[in-house]
Amino acid sequence: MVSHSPFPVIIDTDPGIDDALALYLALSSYQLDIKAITLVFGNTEITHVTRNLVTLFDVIDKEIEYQKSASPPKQIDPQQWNKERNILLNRFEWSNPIVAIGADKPIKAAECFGINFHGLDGFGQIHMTHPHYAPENWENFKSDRYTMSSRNAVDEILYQLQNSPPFTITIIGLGPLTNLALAYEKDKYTFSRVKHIICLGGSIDSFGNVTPCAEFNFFADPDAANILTEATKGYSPSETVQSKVERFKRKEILPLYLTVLPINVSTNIFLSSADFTKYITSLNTPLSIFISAFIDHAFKKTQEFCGVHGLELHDPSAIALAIDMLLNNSQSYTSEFVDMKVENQGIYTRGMVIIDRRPGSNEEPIQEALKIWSGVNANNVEVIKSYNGKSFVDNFFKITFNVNYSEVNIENGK
Ligand SMILES: [Ca+2]
Repeated sequence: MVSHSPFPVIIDTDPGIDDALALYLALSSYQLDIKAITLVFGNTEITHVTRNLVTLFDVIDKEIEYQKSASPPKQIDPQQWNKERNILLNRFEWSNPIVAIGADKPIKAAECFGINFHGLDGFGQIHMTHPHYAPENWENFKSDRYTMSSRNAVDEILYQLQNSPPFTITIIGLGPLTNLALAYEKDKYTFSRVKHIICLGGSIDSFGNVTPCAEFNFFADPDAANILTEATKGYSPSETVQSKVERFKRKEILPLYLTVLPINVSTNIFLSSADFTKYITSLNTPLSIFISAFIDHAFKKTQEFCGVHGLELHDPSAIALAIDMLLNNSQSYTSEFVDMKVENQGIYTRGMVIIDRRPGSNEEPIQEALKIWSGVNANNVEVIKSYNGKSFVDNFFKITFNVNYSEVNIENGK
């Protein structure tokens, strides 16, 4: 099934409804070896984020138990049924991550959580309506599926990078970038061992989802986003790994390879509530019942805010994109490298993405006031311009639920 070793990744996340869907996709994907899941404040406070992750893993255990004890329906060929069940039993066996708790607030900006959409508990108040989902004594809950780290997220990220060969670990950022920026600031040399950072964030040449110009992750910690974009100065997509290794041996801090998937692109990856109900809720397993319980809240909120019946799958599409990028499936997306910054001072523009597209901006400005942005020492961030949602359907429906995507009517765009 696997023609290559699974790709080692760290997922930094703030579950969160669409983070939960993204994590289920990542955990069930045989292409990824999830070394660590690091938690950050964001959709809700860090305590709720942690409870949500523990709950999410506990539901996986319940799902596996359910699948083990299930028996074939009379009308179905037992051999075929057994094959299908083994797929469902094995889907969460690819990774056994370390879990580390991280930042509970942004580096400098005023605190902001995504509770308008995700509810106070981050899961649409499921812990109020369905309190049995979180395991009892969840703070001390243990599972064979993950190990709680004694390190905080910042130190765990650095530990994982330090203890893997350089340029092998990819970090996928699904929340505010606070943990990643703090890890970079703490030890730039070790952090520059990272192969690639792929994050969901920003809105480019479009409106935001929390203010007219800002997307939530960049709004929640614009300084963190800016630290990482600044760290891309001098990055060259054509530099070979061998050359990077040579420079690294000379103790150089290498520029980061940072890819940003903005929400104006991921918004096109859309799950309709009708398809979800028809294909996933109807499975009626512990996992599908659990997801249905909190996704209903997201469907209601999306209808309230956007007037459409379904959910934009921002975080899951970042996982699917990461898999495509790791597999070099370059036909599934288009991108460009740009001099990009994130507004971290503005009153109305906090978290806004600004890209320098001026011709001739690489001239050194004569006047001091204009030196605030000169293309002479430009950032070099890769931004995704388009992404083919078929990759999402392949990965999410087939791998997470063993539902044949070709039967599912999800469109790239709505
Ligand atoms: Ca998120």
